[in-house]
Amino acid sequence: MFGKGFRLPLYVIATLLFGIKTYIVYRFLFSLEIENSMQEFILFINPFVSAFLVFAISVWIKKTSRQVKYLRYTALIGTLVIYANLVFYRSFSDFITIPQLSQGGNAGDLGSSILSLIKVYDIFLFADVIFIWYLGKKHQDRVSTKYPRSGKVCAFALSLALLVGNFFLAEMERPQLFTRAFDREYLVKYIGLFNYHIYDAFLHSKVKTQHVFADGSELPAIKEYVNTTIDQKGESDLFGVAKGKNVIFISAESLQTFVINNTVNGQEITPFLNSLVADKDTYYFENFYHQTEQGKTSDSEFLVENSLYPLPRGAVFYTHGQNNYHAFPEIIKENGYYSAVFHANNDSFYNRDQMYPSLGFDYFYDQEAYEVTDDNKIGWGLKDKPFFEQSMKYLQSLDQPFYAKFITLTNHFPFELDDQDKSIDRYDSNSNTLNNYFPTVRYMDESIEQFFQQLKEAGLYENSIIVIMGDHYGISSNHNKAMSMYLDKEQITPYDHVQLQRVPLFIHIPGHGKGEVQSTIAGQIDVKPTLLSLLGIKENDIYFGNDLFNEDHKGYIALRNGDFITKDYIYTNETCYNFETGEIVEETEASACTDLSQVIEKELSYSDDIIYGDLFRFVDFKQE
Ligand code: GP9
Ligand code: MN
Repeated sequence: MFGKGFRLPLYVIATLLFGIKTYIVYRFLFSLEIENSMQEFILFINPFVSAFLVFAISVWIKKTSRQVKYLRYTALIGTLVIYANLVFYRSFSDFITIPQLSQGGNAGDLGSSILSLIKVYDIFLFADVIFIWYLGKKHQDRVSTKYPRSGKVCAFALSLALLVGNFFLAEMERPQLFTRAFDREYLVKYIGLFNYHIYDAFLHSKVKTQHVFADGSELPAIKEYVNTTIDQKGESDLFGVAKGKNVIFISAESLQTFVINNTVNGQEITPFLNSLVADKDTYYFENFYHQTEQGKTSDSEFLVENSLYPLPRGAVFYTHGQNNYHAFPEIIKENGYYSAVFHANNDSFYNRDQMYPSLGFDYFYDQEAYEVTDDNKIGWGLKDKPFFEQSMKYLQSLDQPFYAKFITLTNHFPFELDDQDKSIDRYDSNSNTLNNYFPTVRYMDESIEQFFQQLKEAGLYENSIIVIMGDHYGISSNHNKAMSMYLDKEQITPYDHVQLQRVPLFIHIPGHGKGEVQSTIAGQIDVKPTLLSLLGIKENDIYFGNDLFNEDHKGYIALRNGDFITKDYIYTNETCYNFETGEIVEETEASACTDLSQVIEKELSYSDDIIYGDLFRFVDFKQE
């Protein structure tokens, strides 16, 4: 193969091999949406551009043995970066960000989840590295040489020209690519994984400096916005209906709305939750959306406690755990409430041990509070049934009124469940994730039913309101094929994708008798103002949600990526869809969407400003 005349430099070989490999990963292992041939072209060239940029640096290294060493190690590191992203992507359909890296500790706790994300054929990702390694060792004299000055300058000029060309095409195809930092998929698609990581590092340092330079001068504009756009006039009819009652909040892991009142293999998936939908003591919100990003469960907690948006990158619990907040537990404490969280996981997971005190929680019953044995755990830890069971003694010991938040765990990816705990059969499709999802959802449903019973037996039920909310999606878009089969649709369109971001919200008020199904467009951002109103608490606050029972309503829900939902439209992928039919709306009508999308960008960035600048340190909510 390598005859005498063979003189292809190793950095060129490495570029070609690494480029092809990266392209294959982009094209077949990440599910990046490709809409036209230009995007296809950019996706094809960017792996080679990035690879050339890095490998061509080797020509400046004088000693050939060092050149080879440089190429070997950069190829290895590059491959590890791709691989880490791939494993991450399989779980989150997203790319790693720097704040996410500092959450690395969480990865260890994933245990079996991680194993199910690694595939045997992944080994092929390292084939080029091994080949480069081999060539460098056996044929060093043929693949490396001392380059003349003109050759070096040429390689450098070429790599820059390629990079500029790539950026130019990217910006042409996707204007404002660099300002919409949460569009990680776009960044990777257009400038490649490596340039994306460099850009992410730049963003990270920008965020760090923002805190230092914030002085509160941003606040008047934010307050003005909240007063005019968010604030509601008057009180809802339900104001104070739960005054002085305990609030029991159940964060239902990965529970999505599509399972409610639905069946699998002819069997009901969530009989207990379905009975609540029909219950006169329950308000059930059928158009309620999760608004989380990379921080998943912790993002949903953040939304609920603060009515602020989580961040576009990383988990705000991690990145801004020491900030000043004006959260729900802190506010209700002034009205005599004691607050506790129940969750059978390590207290440091998601930095909860630091974040909960910042939010004003009084106590966290973490893993240590529970008896976890080989028999009562699965996947991430203690199963939901023993979790609720074992929590009862603590709950009964709390001073009343209390706010108790329960975070379930069993219905978590990869949705493992012991046979004896399965009441319904798996689904049958090409996605094990979706197949396994249904029995674990049912298990969670049963555990909540059992918990209601225990609350009644303990005499806590009558004097409490019980809120049940899905924290975020459980089935990512990686499983769209199976999902479309289950939902009996030809395909999952971008519109369907947004509708799949619905998670259930139940507000159960024992003895109330006026509950009904609500179709208001609602989201996790609304939970705090709604609960405060039910408890009859009025407070000066800065927030972005609404009391869902108040007729005066801002009328839209923003997802964290800038997509939004109103009663008329769903806006996603820069396209406006009819809310009811899912059809793309005419261009003339679509301007309503584009106008609102600007308001939403502003709202999200105001919320981000508050967090990045830790702006609540400049606000005295008592004096306002
Ligand atoms: C971890 C649990 C699950 O304690 O809340 O987190 P998730 O992976 O769903 O964000
Ligand atoms: Mn979760």
